[in-house]
This record gives sequence, C-alpha cells and structure tokens, in this order.
Amino acid sequence: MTTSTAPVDVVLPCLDEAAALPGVLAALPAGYRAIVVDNGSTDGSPDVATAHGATVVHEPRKGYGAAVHTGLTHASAGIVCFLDADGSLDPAELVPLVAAVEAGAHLAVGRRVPVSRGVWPWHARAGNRVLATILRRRGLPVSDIAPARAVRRTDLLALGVRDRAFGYPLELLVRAADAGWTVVEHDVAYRPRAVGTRSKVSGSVRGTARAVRDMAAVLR
Ligand SMILES: Nc1nc2c(ncn2[C@@H]2O[C@H](COP(=O)(O)OP(=O)(O)OP(=O)(O)O)[C@@H](O)[C@H]2O)c(=O)[nH]1
Ligand SMILES: [Mg+2]
Repeated sequence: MTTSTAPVDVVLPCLDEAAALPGVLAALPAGYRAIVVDNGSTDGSPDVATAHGATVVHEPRKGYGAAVHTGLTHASAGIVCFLDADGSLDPAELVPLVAAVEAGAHLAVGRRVPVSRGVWPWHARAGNRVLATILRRRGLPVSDIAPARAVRRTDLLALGVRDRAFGYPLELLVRAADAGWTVVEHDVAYRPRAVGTRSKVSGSVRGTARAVRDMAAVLR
C-alpha cells in the first residue's frame, strides 16, 4: 500500500459527541487533521474538540449534509475524509481509503462489518441494503451507504452534492455513479458507539425512517 506524507483533512460531523471525541481524535493517524463540525451541541463538544487538537467549525443549519458540506468548505488538504464522531469507526481505517484515492480511485468508501450483534439495528441494516441494491443497479459496486469515505477535495466540490440533511451519503454515491467515478469499497469494523453518547440517526426506528425518507427523496 502506498502512503504519502501529504496532510489529510478529516471532517467529523458532531452533535453531542463529547464523550466520544477524545478517543476518536486521539486515534487519528499522524498527519490527519480533524475538522469537527458542530450543530449546536449542548454537551460541550466544541470545547472538548478544541482541547484535543481539532479545528472546530460551527454550522447553524441542522443536518448531517449541512455539517459535512461546511466541513468540506473549511478543508484545504488535497484529500479529505469523512467519519462519524461517535466512536463507531476507527480513524486508523481511513488510511487504506486514502491510499486507494492516491492510487487513482475517485472515491473510497467503508463497508461496515459489525463487530458484534446489536451494533447495527435491523431497521438501519435493512434500509441500507435496499438502497445499496438500487445503487448496484445503477452500476456502482457498493454494498453500504457508508459514513466513512475519502475523496479529493476538488472532485467532491465539483460533484455538487446538494442534500443538506440525511440523504447526503446516498446523493454522493448516485452522483459518483452518474459521473462515471471509480469507486472502491473497503471493509471497516463497525463498533458500538462510545459509552455516554446517544444515537442521532439510525439507532431508532424513527431515526432510520427519517434517514430513509431523506434518501428516498434523493432517488426521485
Ligand atoms: N453536526 C451535526 N452532526 C450530526 C447531526 N446528526 C448527526 N450528526 C453526527 O453524524 C454522525 C452520525 O450520527 P449517528 O447518531 O452516529 O448516526 P448513526 O450512526 O446512523 O446512528 P447510531 O447507530 O445510533 O450511531 C455522528 O458523528 C453525529 O454526531 C447533525 O444534525 N449535525
Ligand atoms: Mg453512529
């Protein structure tokens, strides 16, 4: 695997992840710079992020897409990664994704492999499987709508993803397919979210329903 010494920016959308941030930020590989994008956390997440060396950006609009897009506009590295800030994914697993982009892929995404039962609720998994099947029919060889990805900053800006809510990860993949991008998928361990944090998206049936609604809007 090729590894370069160029800096990499890592955008971490964050809503009340104070309990997870120290571990996530400490696990970033050398040369990977954290940009934590906060949407009005009430648990002190921005201060924790700053204390652990991250750049903190405040985004007034709620939503995963608003957070990651704003993080992207604050990035400056050639390659930018995106990762959940809840401790469910190991930042070290971004390294092979970055290497894949350095080797020529337009986009490298994680394929979540749960480390234990119960990590990935059945409703989230089922919704994810349906959407991935639709993507494969569009010619994109993916089996997950992943919250871990690496991409060249200028490529992603040019792709023009518009969703600012929870359809963002799916719209990104749909646009990548339509643009003829080379997309590679690597297994990443999907762990329980950090102790002391709570689910914002797919941990509840209600949250999954909201994400699927936003994603279905992308496919219309
Ligand atoms: N800035 C910002 N971040 C958000 C928002 N909603 C979710 N996030 C973050 O996006 C990431 C994904 O949210 P999670 O709650 O982990 O969603 P999930 O992984 O589908 O659900 P779980 O299975 O419960 O972990 C986490 O880092 C959240 O803190 C939001 O509205 N604004
Ligand atoms: Mg999560």
